[in-house]
Amino acid sequence: MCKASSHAQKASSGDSPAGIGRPQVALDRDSPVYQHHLEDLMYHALKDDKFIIYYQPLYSIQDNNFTEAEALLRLQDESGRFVPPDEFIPIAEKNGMIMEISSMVLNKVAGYIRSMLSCGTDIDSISINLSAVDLTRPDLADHVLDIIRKNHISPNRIVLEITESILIRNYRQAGDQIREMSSESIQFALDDFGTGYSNIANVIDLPFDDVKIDKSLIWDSIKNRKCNIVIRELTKAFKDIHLGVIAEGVETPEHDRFVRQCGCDRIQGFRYAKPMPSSRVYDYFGRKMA
Ligand code: G
Ligand code: MN
Repeated sequence: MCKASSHAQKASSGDSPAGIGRPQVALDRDSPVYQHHLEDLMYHALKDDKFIIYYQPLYSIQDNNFTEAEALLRLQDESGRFVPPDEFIPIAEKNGMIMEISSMVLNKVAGYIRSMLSCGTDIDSISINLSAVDLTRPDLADHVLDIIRKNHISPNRIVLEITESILIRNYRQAGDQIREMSSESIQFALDDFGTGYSNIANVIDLPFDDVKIDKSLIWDSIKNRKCNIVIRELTKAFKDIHLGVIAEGVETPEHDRFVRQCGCDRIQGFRYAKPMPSSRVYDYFGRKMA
């Protein structure tokens, strides 16, 4: 059922209810007991459909509007605490569960896009974070396209985010997969740009649609003149080769001014919208900033 778009929610009230943090009882996150606990939690979350997907709307400077969102996976433990993804994703990558998790996310996101379009919501696309392990799956392109078709959306509604570290770990295989899916109109974004020491020639060589500049670089650019210059020039260079540039981590008016001066196309940051449950995202699409 379509949710009536009532008054827009305030961006600042959108973060996780239980908060993301460490368990109250100090538990060593590397201990086998804790790892086993998370494995168990993920197993049940998959089986009982308990994984939650939050969405963080992205603001388009050109359109003066929210046009996209990034899907962010959330896992709650028995006490309602949100387990940080950097704790459970590496375990899922190790035990192979990540492939099933990624399929589940893709399915839910594709269904969500379908329902938004059916309601007449003005949305361009939603992005999903892929894992290095997903890209080792030989049938990945067919699998992704199959899910997209089953949900009756066009492939360019889905953006797959690939981090620099994935490219470093397995450039050839990841590159082949990206090329194959891109030829079917699935979009690709290079995530966390500036954190993974990637070979820039490789990045240029692959059919990315967007580059997401990591939040640490946006924050450093405000404090550090050299970083400021490099990010300005890099943004200009990316735009010259027709890549879209997304600024992550925009929290303050200073960040905002900087990324607009740089010519970034879109903004992902708490100043505009925090990650929020799917029921609240409807209010953001088509909404102008004051
Ligand atoms: O690695 P990736 O870029 O996919 O991660 C996105 C993460 O960045 C999400 O967990 C999201 O909550 C976080 N994020 C997005 N915008 C901001 C921001 O403005 N400030 C901070 N601190 N985190 C942000
Ligand atoms: Mn991402």
